[in-house]
Amino acid sequence: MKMSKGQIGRRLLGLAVAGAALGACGSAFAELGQPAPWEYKLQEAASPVMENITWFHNFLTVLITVITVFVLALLVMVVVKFNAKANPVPSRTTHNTLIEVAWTLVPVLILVGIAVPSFRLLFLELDVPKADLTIKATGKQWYWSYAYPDNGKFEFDSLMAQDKQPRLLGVDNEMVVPVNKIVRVETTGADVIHSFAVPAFGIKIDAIPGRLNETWFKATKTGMFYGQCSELCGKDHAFMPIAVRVVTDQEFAAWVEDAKKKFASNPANSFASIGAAAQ
Ligand SMILES: [Cu+2]
Repeated sequence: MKMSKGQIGRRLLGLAVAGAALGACGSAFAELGQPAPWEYKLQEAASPVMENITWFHNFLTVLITVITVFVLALLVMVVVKFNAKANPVPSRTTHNTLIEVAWTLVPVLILVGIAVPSFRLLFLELDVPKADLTIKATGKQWYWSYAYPDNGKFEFDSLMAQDKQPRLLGVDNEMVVPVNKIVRVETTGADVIHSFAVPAFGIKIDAIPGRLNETWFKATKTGMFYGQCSELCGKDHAFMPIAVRVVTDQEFAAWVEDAKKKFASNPANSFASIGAAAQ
């Protein structure tokens, strides 16, 4: 089938419009703090780290697209212009200093352009700022326990609740944090390696028995945020969700008072009973 230049142009325009529509839909499908049907983009950011990750992801997507289209265009040009039929007497050119320097230097510059924001992001993730609140998240087979050592030293278990929405993400006792406060999360595993991950905050860190890992987030929006254990940890790996409720300072203070009473006398929540709880 032969297409005129106009036809090709119209098709390309159609593709571009379809792409733009898809992009617009992606944000329509997005739901704060949890996955949504037909979502193909990153979850909406609710922390400075995740905003950075999203920016870096978009930056790389554009860069990759430009490079791919450029290489494809070169290939198409070679196929069309320099095949045996179109170009029966090929030139014998072997070297071109300018092009050789360019195709060595340009990739180096591109890599440096990627490395700079990449390292900046890595340091942002790894450098835990002075925390307003520390929470210790312990991965257990197959649920999470959250300890609040700064706020009255209570600890509680957070188990998936069958009757709660969203399905497979709702829990009985959510982890609660104040909005716009720096929360340091210390993770460890009680039995096997788990991984504490909340996409909207841009955090994912292993919870390893005998080790204390740390990460941090600053939730910039109130609401519910969900994550899942992200390390294959046994038969109920898929059923130990992470639910974080972000509230205002006043609500957080009220919740701490309640939680202190609610969980203080619960021996099942002490670290000594881990073995018993797992049975
Ligand atoms: Cu796990």
